[in-house]
Amino acid sequence: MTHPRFVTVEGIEGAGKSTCLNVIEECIRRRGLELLVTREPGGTPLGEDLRALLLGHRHDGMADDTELLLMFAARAEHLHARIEPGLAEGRWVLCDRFTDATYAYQGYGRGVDRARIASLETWVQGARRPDLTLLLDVPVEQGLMRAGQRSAPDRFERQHVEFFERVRAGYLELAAAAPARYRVIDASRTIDEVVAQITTTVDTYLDQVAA
Ligand code: Z5A
Repeated sequence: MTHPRFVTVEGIEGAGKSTCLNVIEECIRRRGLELLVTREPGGTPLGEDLRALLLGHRHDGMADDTELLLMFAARAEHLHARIEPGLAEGRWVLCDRFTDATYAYQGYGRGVDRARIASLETWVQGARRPDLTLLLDVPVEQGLMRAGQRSAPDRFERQHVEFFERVRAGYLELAAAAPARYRVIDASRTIDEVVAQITTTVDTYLDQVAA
């Protein structure tokens, strides 16, 4: 039997992660595989409390290092309480954002030294890394326009266009550096076209790992 894989989805605001997660979930379940769907920051009661602190406006202006450490605190709990047990029990794990988001937002976006992120990554995760990462790539203005049609902006959504340009460029750099793990999806297309790209990508991956 195929051993369970850890799949993550990444992208800037308004890239369309919600649709993407549903499509991936359907592809995996169609194969009769057990699946745990979760998100970061969050995924556990403690992680969701930390998410509220990170995204809310009560602590506007928190230090970059505080933000970084809270992201990894939520991640440590998530790995301990859900991701590792899920994988150990034979479930695939599908996670809305993971450590690539830390590199993209805290590293490329805020300018936190990437060596610092890498040392926390090793400390908190040991050897655990995603097996497959789908990056939904969309031009910043298009993504922000889509995201702007939603509710009031959170602490990240309030950032300027230049911040998201750095985040997007960072994601593309991360993807180029790890082509075996990443699949870049052109998320600027219509929803139907994006769904088709994701379905083909995930089905191909599932065929590969089943072979
Ligand atoms: N963050 C961080 O800084 N460091 C970390 O380590 C981690 C996270 C883990 C919360 O994440 C924040 O945490 C995030 C990064 C930071 N920054 N922000 N903001 P989140 O994942 O919860 O937040 P989000 O980026 O706002 O994601 P979202 O709302 O779940 O999804 P989305 O990708 O932005 O978009 P969507 O809701 O799926 O779609 C947006 C709209 O566009 C919606 O109306 C869709 O119907 C529409 N849409 C989607 N696709 C299309 C296409 N193809 N055409 C037209 N319209 C479309």
